[in-house]
Amino acid sequence: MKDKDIRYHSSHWGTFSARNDNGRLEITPFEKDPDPSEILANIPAALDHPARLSKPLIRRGWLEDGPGPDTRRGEDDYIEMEWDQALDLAASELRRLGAGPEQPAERPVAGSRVFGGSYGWSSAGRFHHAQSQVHRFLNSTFGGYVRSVDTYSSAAGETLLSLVWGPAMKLARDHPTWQEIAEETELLIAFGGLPLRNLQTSPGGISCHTARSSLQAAAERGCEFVSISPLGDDFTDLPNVTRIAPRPATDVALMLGMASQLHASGQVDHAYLERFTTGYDRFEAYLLGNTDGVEKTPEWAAAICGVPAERIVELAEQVASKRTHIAVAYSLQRSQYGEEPVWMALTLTAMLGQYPLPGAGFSYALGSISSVGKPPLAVPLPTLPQGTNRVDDFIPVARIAELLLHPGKRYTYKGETRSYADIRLVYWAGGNPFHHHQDLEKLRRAFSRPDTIIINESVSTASTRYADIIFPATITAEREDIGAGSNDPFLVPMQRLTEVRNGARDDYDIFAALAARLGCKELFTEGRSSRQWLHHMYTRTQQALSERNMPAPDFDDFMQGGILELPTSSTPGGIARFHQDPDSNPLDTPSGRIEIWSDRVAGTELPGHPAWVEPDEWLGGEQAKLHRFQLVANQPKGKLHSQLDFGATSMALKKDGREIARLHPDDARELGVKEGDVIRLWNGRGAALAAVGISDQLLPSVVQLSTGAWYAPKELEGSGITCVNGNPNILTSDAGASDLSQGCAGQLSLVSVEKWEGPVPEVVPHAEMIRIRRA
Ligand SMILES: Nc1nc2c(c(=O)[nH]1)N[C@H]1C(S)=C(S)[C@@H](COP(=O)(O)OP(=O)(O)OC[C@H]3O[C@@H](n4cnc5c(=O)[nH]c(N)nc54)[C@H](O)[C@@H]3O)O[C@H]1N2
Ligand SMILES: Nc1nc2c(c(=O)[nH]1)N[C@H]1C(S)=C(S)[C@@H](COP(=O)(O)OP(=O)(O)OC[C@H]3O[C@@H](n4cnc5c(=O)[nH]c(N)nc54)[C@H](O)[C@@H]3O)O[C@H]1N2
Ligand SMILES: [Mo]
Repeated sequence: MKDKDIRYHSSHWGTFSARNDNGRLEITPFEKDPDPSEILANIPAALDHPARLSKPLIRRGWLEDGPGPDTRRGEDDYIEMEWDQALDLAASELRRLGAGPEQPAERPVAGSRVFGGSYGWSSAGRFHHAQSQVHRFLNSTFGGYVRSVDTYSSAAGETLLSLVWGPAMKLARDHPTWQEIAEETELLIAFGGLPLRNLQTSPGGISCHTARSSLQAAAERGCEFVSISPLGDDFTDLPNVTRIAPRPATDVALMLGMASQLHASGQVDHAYLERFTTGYDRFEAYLLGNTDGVEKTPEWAAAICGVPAERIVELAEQVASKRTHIAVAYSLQRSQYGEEPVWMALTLTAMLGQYPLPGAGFSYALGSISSVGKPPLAVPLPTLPQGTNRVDDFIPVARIAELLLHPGKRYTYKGETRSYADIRLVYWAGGNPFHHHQDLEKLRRAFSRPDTIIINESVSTASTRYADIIFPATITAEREDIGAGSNDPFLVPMQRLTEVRNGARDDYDIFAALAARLGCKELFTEGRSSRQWLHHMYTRTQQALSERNMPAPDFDDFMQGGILELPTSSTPGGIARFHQDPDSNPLDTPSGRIEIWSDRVAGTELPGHPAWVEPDEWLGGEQAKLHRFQLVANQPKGKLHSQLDFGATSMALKKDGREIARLHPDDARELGVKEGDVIRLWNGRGAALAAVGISDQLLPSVVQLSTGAWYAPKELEGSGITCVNGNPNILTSDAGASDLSQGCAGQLSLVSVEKWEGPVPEVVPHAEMIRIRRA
């Protein structure tokens, strides 16, 4: 490759072109992107950062003593090995566990003892998407694997909405679009705010960041905004923004108070409820206190959420008098009983009766992720077929620690009783469980249980430290691919930006080499090279484009050329058609209507209608007497999750390499800490150190520590197991949101905070997460 060539590329936080200046990448955002992401500046560091993995690594205890449960995972050192030798070792272990071409015709296949759920965002790029690759590999070699369902992002909300509204992710297309918001909405009330920080990213890629300009256009037209969040800066600065900060986890009470006011002032749209919903009467009985003796008045709500009753009344009057869009962020449901605020927001929308109007209505995740609020594409995107998984078994994604710790244990999911499989092999590619999971000390115990854990990774993340075999994977800059994201109207030829710097290999090549050793190469590769796969995958999009008489270059021209525009669809979605004629176009719910009462939900630990269900860890509860701060573990501003935590944008937001936790000035004063001091956050699950940031944007008694610092647990005197880098997941609870969804509830926990006195332990640098003994 010639230096100084301009190449195109894609990431989950933006499309860009790059110039390779003698091994240094100069990145320029896509010229059509009006508001490029600062996270792009993290990328150049990835090329030759010392945390990059170069040779396969084998954990010493596994090598010396063979496979089996082992509590040394996390503490052991690693031995570098040549590729062939490491692949041989891994293949013989996979064979021992039953991999091979002859899977039994009758179930169970060998894969029923393999966890291949392998959750994680991987990288942009439709072919080298690591999670798709590992799934295809396990289907080809083990006949399948125990998979995971739902996402860390949205399980509670998605599960609930699937019962009372319809398939949530599909209905995303029916959300009022950003364009409608810019043109029609009079009042946008955003539960969880609408942080532009989060709208930097979108799974698979995002070519144009348009949220800021849409909000500005709406504001210029006179649209008003209400941001409801414990953090004032969860909404960008615009002239007409009101900020309301309820106690975390109490939004349902606030919404019930508003609903009560709508009822009392005769502003409930009974005609809408009659035609489009079922079960309102049962909810109303609860609202009025007929079922439990407690009327959910604004005063009742104020006592729970901390927002004055007059303010709640005012808000109710405001939503009733304007064309209102109610947006709920994912964050509200990533919490115990997180189903409730989502259901209640939908119910409030229905009570207002404006749902059919352009710019009004309900949206889920508009402020969370950039693929929402955009029209869907009219052509299919290239996809890698994953093969057939002949194992029926799955876990709700956030039950990974329970699965590994408790084979055979019973649990409920969507009203059904299930039990955990007995897992002997875990294969992870493209995810970072020791970033994303809750209660990381419990996860550490869980990871001691399988016989063997294999991880493909580009960098030595905390998760690699719990693996027995680590295969070093390339980064996207080192390979070619096709970039495309959901609802993103551009197809990006991801051109190779640099040579592979070290010994890393593409996930595809790693899996192909293992499949060959297992006698399954043809099944896995279908005889195609990476480039041939890309060509194959591109064909279906190309054909769809040419059928619409759109530019549809040949594969080689596409890969060498520029970014290709894709058509979007203007066909009305399911919600719009439902509102046109609910009898002919029912929703995909048991009643065909929006369900304000659901028999399916009533069969779980949750009530059959939206309700205030007191969580264990909130500021008004018993446990707050023990741990008086509410930890908000939200998404990081300077990176995507834990990815490229060592990059320039991410590092600039730390203090001496340590993550910053923000406190309200009153709390800082009371704790006797100033900006830059180190604090210890702790509860019964563990402790973390963080640097102090002080901000009046926080509600008092809230401490905000975003996710993403690489987990570095150390036994510290007087503190116990403590993450010195500031990963909040040592503090969060592994309990599912409810027995309906079993979703991730990592957003909110109770913690104590104190000044760290005495010598401050050094952070663990990214390159020192694992100890490698070089041959
Ligand atoms: N407390 C708390 N916890 C949370 C959340 C929260 O709000 N609070 N949020 C949750 C949410 S919504 C999510 S989505 C998860 C995110 O959790 P993850 O998706 O697991 O986080 P990432 O850091 O994106 O991990 C992706 C990993 O893939 C690796 N990778 C990238 N490209 C490649 C490749 O080509 N090949 C291979 N083999 N590996 C590659 C990266 O180096 C990185 O380590 O976290 C969840 N955890
Ligand atoms: N820069 C960046 N952007 C990202 C990501 C990233 O890692 N980095 N991750 C992406 C992913 S995978 C996902 S799933 C989305 C997640 O999207 P969200 O879940 O919506 O994002 P969070 O930042 O976790 O939370 C948003 C805000 O909700 C507020 N909040 C927390 N609890 C409550 C509550 O009980 N009530 C109210 N009213 N507000 C509350 C917090 O102040 C928080 O800042 O973000 C995406 N965007
Ligand atoms: Mo997510």
